Amino acid sequence: MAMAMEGIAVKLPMKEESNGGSSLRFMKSCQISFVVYRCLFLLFCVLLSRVLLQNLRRSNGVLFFLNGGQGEEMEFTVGVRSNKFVEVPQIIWGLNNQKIALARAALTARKLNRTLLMPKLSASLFYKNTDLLQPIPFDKIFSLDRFNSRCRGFVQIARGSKPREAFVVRKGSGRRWTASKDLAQLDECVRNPDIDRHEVIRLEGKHPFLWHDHWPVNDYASVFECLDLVDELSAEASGVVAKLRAIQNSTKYVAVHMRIEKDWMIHCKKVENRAKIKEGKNLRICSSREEIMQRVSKIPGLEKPSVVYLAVADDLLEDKTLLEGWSQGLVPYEKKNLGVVSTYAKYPYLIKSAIDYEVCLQADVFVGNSFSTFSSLVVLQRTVRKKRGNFGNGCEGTYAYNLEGPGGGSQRWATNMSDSSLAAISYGSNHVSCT
Ligand SMILES: Nc1nc2c(ncn2[C@@H]2O[C@H](COP(=O)(O)OP(=O)(O)OP(=O)(O)O)[C@@H](O)[C@H]2O)c(=O)[nH]1
Ligand SMILES: [Mg+2]
Repeated sequence: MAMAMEGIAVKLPMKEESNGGSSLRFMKSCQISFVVYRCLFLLFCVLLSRVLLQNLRRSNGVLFFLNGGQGEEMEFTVGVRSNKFVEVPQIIWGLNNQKIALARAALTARKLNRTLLMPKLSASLFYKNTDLLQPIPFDKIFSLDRFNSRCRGFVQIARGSKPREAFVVRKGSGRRWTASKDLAQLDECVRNPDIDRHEVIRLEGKHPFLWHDHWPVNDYASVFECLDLVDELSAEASGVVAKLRAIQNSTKYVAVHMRIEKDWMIHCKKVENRAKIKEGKNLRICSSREEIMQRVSKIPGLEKPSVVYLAVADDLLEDKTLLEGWSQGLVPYEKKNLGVVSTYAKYPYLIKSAIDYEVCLQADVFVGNSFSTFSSLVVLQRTVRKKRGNFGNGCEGTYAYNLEGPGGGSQRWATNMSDSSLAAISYGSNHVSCT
């Protein structure tokens, strides 16, 4: 608007001065060319910046780091098609395995230039007996509107209540089903007009957590930053955080994801033994309660006294002496002595875990296990937020207790955001660092 008005203002006096000298005419024409060039240059800049922003968003989600996560304030016209869909099987396993599966499904839909039909998550933790999985819609846990608004131009999820005609694509499994075969199958779906004309592509086979991983950590991080708990659950998490911050007016708290529950102790010993026998590797996955207490108390510079929240599944815990043996200056709290048992008791497993996740994410200091998917995703989101806020290199106040750090404390921990796959986060790693 401003540019057009400037053009008119120059044109009008042109008529008035038609009898003037040639030097005056020359000066006027220079003035016009200057304005025209300026307009063209401004137009070029606007177009260029739009293209750059869209490409950033489309390429790897780096935009979240650039615009401070306020993606909802920007309108993107380019994005996945909203009239073609991808349907995926019910998503299962632990909370963070489910989040990874959801991100993988959304990124697959993006690869096919389609919107993901809202998947069902699983509220309970049964692995084998699928009748007991208690399907729960995505939008009972995470806000669908906020997801789509934050992820606009990148990935999208649609409510898909009516049955639709679908082309079924069966994903392979086993050793012969390689990553390149998987990718070739996706490419074929995009290239083949007979497949692409279908309104829905229904992906069948093993659940999405086990699909091949074709995307860099940055893409996953962008999807995770679009996940925001629904208001009711976010208020529950804020309630727990407020209680922790109110203890003796400390305002700060340390969260320790004590992965010592029964299911974990069975799993971690199995993985440690297998790695030793098959590869001669000495993985350090299992940490006892005593080891965790030691490594937390010896973190250099940890403020004392400090309130320590123990994120743990009480009903899966065999050791009931959680609060005993903490070194002086560390004041431990779990759900019972914090007075939040009733908050958690209302909900199924998945939601309990989601509330604990939020409490760990917001903690001033977080200490977790580098082989736990729960801990690893907390650390990934803390890294993203610290980098976005320019708080150093992302590992301030974040540690792994299963790895010994300086002075017998815990190892400092930040996610390697330039990793080309999510393997270290999905399956855990001993190689955590802070670079
Ligand atoms: N399983 C379970 N977890 C709970 C409960 N209450 C809180 N949680 C928290 O959720 C964590 C486990 O979350 P999961 O969803 O099983 O973890 P995950 O995402 O599968 O990640 P892994 O640690 O690799 O198993 C626990 O360590 C607690 O911090 C509960 O009643 N049951
Ligand atoms: Mg698990």
